[in-house]
Amino acid sequence: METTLIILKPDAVQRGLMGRIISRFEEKGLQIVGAKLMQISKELAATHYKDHQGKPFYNGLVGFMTSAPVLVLAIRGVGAIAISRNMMGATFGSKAAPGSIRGDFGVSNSFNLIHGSDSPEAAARELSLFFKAGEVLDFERRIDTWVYDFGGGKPE
Ligand code: D4T
Repeated sequence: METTLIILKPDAVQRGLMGRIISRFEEKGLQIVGAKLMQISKELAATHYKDHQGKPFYNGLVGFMTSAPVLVLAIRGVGAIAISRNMMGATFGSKAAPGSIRGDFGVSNSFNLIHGSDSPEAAARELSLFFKAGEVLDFERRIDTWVYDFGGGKPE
């Protein structure tokens, strides 16, 4: 099982899209194992987006991410990182395919609704930035025996 960090960005919160976006992850079969409504500080945004420092869009990105509250989620499942990235769609709302979250809910390139970790290393780093020890929970979902095929002994 992988756990990934998802951020519903200020535009998703302000536009009242949190529930619809969370529903997509739940309907897919992924498990929500952490959730926190928070306002990101400039320092946290700078740490989170350190790889983008110096790029032309960096200041706008940090300003946007710190402008209003976000909903931070920890989402778990087999292959959760790649599955979530596919569900999010391409970075720019103007290019994201219909059926994806960015493709269905937005047109803007910078106000692109959602962030998701792009690798296991990024997920581990980002989860530890946004969640303290004990805030990401381990709990059994009875329905997992129908979400996954356990016939081979592990979830498929
Ligand atoms: P995040 O990191 O928010 O999940 O988005 P992506 O992984 O899909 O895209 P990214 O890291 O390349 O970009 C981070 C963030 O910056 C905004 N952005 C990006 C922007 O405003 N202008 C740009 O030219 C680029 C490349 C959008 C997402």
